[in-house]
Amino acid sequence: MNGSFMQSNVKLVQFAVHGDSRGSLIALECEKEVPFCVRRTYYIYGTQPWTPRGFHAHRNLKQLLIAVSGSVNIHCEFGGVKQEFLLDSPDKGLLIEGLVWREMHDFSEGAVLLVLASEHYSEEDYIRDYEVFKQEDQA
Ligand code: T46
Repeated sequence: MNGSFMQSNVKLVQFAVHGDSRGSLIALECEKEVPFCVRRTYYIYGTQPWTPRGFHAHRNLKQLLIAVSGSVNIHCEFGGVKQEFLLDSPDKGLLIEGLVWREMHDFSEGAVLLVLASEHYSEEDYIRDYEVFKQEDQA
């Protein structure tokens, strides 16, 4: 994995699983497994494998993405580097902070993508124009 992704803006994290004969449980606590205070949660489902989503960056938002069911490929771009992260297990999360272009591709059948976010919804925080993102990414 590229060093710049690991050091700052995008990081793949592994969660501890509490499992026994009844099944598995994962606990996420603010400022522990989730390195910010969660102000918003949303989930994406009913997706199509051939219909990607995202195609934007955020200026300030921090998010933790978890495929709680199925799988999805997250394409990220930051600092001129592109990287793909496969989320295919509920015990894996992708932490995205700062200026990162993100796209969600290849949703599996029945995929559910849970997102924990550091801020309330604000359209002003989005950069939806790739050229604007490139300019700010290179600044
Ligand atoms: C992100 C990726 C991973 C709301 O009203 N509140 C919300 O909290 C969100 C996230 C969305 N919306 C509305 C705005 C749009 O009318 O829901 C609609 C779909 O949102 P959007 O097209 O931005 O969804 P995605 O899947 O392209 O992107 C989302 C998040 O918006 C984004 O922050 O990082 O998931």
